[in-house]
Amino acid sequence: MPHDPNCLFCKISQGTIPSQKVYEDEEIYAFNDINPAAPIHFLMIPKKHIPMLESAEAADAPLLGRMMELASRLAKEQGCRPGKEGGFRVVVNNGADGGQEVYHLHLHVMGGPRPWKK
Ligand code: DGP
Repeated sequence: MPHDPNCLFCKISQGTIPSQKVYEDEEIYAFNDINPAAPIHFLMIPKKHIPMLESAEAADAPLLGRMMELASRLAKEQGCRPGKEGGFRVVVNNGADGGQEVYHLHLHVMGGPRPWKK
């Protein structure tokens, strides 16, 4: 599993920096955002160090697909209400113009009753 020893989110998924874990398997780690923009706000990362969405390769497509499918399941487990009346938001920031601050690919999963900050 390729990690970057200088990457904050690699350190989080490896457990060398603590986090509030939401989920973990051999490829994916999910944890609560330190600065939540919604009542429910967690981040999902591949354990593999992929810096940005645009650095993902065709071979990463199954992993990215699995993250999207899992996002729905975890959102509900974390308390997002199902269906049209409830729901959640999934966001990927890519690069400076996309608002990306941490250069390890992550999905923001946000939900809970509105209003939220974002
Ligand atoms: P982005 O702007 O998409 O790169 O979002 C980075 C997010 O990461 C931001 O919402 C705050 C969160 N974050 C930054 N540092 C830490 C940390 O040390 N722990 C946790 N849990 N979240 C962090």
